[in-house]
Amino acid sequence: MRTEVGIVGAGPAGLMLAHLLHLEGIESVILEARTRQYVEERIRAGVIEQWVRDLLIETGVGGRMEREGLVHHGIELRFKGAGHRIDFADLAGGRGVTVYGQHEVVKDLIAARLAYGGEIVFEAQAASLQDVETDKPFIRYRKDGEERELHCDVIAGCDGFHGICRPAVPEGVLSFFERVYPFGWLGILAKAPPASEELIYSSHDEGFALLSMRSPEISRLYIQCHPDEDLSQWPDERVWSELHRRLETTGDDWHLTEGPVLQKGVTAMRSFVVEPMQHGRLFLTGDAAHIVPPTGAKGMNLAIADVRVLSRALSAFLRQGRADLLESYSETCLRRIWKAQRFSWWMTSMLHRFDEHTPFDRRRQLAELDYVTSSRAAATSLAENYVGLPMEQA
Ligand code: FAS
Ligand code: PHB
Repeated sequence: MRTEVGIVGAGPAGLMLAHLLHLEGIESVILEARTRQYVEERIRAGVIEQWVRDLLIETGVGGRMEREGLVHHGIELRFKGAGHRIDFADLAGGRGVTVYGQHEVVKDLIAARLAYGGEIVFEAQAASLQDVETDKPFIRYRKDGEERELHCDVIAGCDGFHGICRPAVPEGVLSFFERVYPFGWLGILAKAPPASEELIYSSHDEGFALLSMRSPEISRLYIQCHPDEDLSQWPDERVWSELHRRLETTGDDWHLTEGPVLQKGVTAMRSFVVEPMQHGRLFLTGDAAHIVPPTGAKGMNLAIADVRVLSRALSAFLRQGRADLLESYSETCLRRIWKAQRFSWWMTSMLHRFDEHTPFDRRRQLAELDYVTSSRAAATSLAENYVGLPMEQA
């Protein structure tokens, strides 16, 4: 098989890249290891930055998100038993975020691609990348028990943190930057009306907790836990009890609403960046190149930012013969990535309990939260990062 751009992975990065390339008249094929049902049911991110919302709508794949997504113009930070709202509408020039599950974005992008006859080969496991240092690279993959090849001009590695594309870059070319956090998030999806209209991030002496949602009927809730937490030790009752303890305020009658738990899982937390994000005709995007702790709600948004840059660069290269944007792909993406890493690290460090923290450290954390919720300058910084820095600022 032959195409212009061979894409490994049908997550947000691969699917959005294929869509943006299609709008530029550039042909691509996506190879996805899993089934369509698996990728459409994989529960992950939940918050979409303003510019990503605008891009999905402008490019014709945001209709259902407009109808079903929940637009939010603020979040609440809770500490010392009290809540403090960060007002995006006031502090971020009217920009907000949209709460709409990543799996819903994936469904919309797959439906759009199949509707215009774009190719997604499901259950196609990419096995190796060949000749990426030439102008005729190709991907070896397995489908229906057969070894096959996808020949292309360019390969986009959109295969996530555990994919094969990043490891395909020869030893010694890449630099790795990583911080592994000493905790994870135990997350539940529950058939329970969210007890708050907006997200609540809570810093409690027992640990962090987050109240999010997927719809007026479905809550998405997280508590900080050990990174290798044994889920069998966390029956629903224990999860709800910890959520009540860490989220509930004192002095008012606000209470969490419980309901049947539909899904439960533990997500480890790390900050990770690889530099550069390209080698020869291979370009890494999204989680294949970087991971952020989910506290800043940046993961999926960063993946979309990478492919926005890459699609423009590929169009200039494949249609006008200009290589400059492609040569500066990594540098352009890394400016935004490192700012998102800083913000995600800052939110994580401010809100989570660290075993090695002394009483001094806990007081310092509470002072930081007090400053962020009482200083317009500090709250503005949080707000403009949370809703998403403008793409041109990179
Ligand atoms: P993805 O991992 O989404 O997609 C990669 C795709 O490549 C997958 O479909 C995979 O099957 C496929 N693939 C891998 N190897 C392949 C091969 N050899 N051949 C073919 N296909 C292959 N972010 C947030 O902002 N908030 C959150 O709450 C949040 N929660 C998360 C929970 C979990 C468990 C994980 C893992 C991540 C979470 N993230 C969250 C981050 C997540 O949203 C990512 O940022 C986002 O999925 C990145 O998208 P992609 O780069 O497309 O990678
Ligand atoms: C989610 O709804 O899954 C979510 C929201 C905000 C975060 C992380 C996850 O920071």
